[in-house]
Amino acid sequence: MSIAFTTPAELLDVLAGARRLCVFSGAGVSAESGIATFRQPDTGLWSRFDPLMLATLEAFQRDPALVWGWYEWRRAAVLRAQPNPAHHAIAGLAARLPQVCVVTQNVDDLHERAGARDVVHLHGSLEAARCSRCAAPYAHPAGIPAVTQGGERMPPPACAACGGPVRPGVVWFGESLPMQAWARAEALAREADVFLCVGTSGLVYPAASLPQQAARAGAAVIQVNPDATPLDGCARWNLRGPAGAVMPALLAALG
Ligand code: BJW
Ligand code: ZN
Repeated sequence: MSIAFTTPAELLDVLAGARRLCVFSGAGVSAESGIATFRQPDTGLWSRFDPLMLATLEAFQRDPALVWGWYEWRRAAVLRAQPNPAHHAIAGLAARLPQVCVVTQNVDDLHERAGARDVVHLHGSLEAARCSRCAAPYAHPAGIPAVTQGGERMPPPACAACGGPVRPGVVWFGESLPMQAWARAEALAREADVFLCVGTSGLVYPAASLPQQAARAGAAVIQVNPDATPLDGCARWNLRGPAGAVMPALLAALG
């Protein structure tokens, strides 16, 4: 069923009665904070940058300064950004429902800055850099990095413990997801009675298997996205619209 902006009574009943809600978020949730998504034509990062040159371990080994500079440019954008009404509405659901968890593919911290307390990061975090050799954590200096555009090179810092190059704390293509985060996400999907997908293209695996896992285990899957995605088929409701409008409307409808 596809609808725009009005919340059908049955959806509202199902949401209001949720004992375990799992919100599964993607880049579309942060789009209205000015953070670029990946795959949208024209505006998505992959329309301007080649993921094979930037988002793989091989790319980092080949040209660490290009990759480090690119992620510092993106970290600067996140540090300047603010959570938008979608992040605030998602955080606000926790005050209305007994158990709300957020499983995010996003590497920003905008859910947390909006007040969400239980957030699982499947693809790591821009703030969780670590040594590429010995995995020692690296604390970024305070302040906004001075990288003004993607493509600007910046050599990665050297690890204080072993001197190895520090790498961004994100999950690149071909890398495994953090084991604990993935195990928790699968458990949350299986146990959820309502599974709410917001702003993801549903193209990147294994994360994109979560809505199907939830649906198979009996959850009502709701999707919020202005566009059609491969997840449409497993969603009981497809709410076509920007998360910054639809999520506050859902929260308001809960009363
Ligand atoms: C709005 C909106 C608004 C806009 N409101 N909505 C099975 C089949 C095929 C391939 C594979 C498979 N299993 C594994 C793979 C390989 C690969 C993969 O999935 N490739 C596919 C792309 C084909 N997966 C992996 O490599 C994963 N690892 C793995 O499987 O390990 C096991 C293994 C080990 C060794 C060898 C082989 C396997 C790791 C995946 C890591 C993904 N990393 C990235 C980059 C993170 C770092 C960084 O930020 O740079 O994660 S890629 C990128 O995509 C990022 C995102 O988290 C992820 C998902 O993207 P998302 O969030 O859905 O964004 P978009 O842009 O795609 O969509 C935005 C959506 O928002 C759109 O739908 C818009 O309409 C919508 N939108 N405005 C609401 N206002
Ligand atoms: Zn080290």
